[in-house]
Amino acid sequence: MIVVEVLIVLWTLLVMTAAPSCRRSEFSCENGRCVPLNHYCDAANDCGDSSDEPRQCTREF
Ligand SMILES: [Ca+2]
Repeated sequence: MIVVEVLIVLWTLLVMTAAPSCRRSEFSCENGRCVPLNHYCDAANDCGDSSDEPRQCTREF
């Protein structure tokens, strides 16, 4: 049944284009990635865009 295949493709597209939501235990990076909350402000760039390491995290200076 080609109708079923079309429906599957449409559903896949819908899932793929939907904004990925992080779990409650995860931090939402600005680039859409999710990292565990305990990786927030741990001085390591886990998101890849450093959005998990905002300036206010830095206590060194
Ligand atoms: Ca981090």
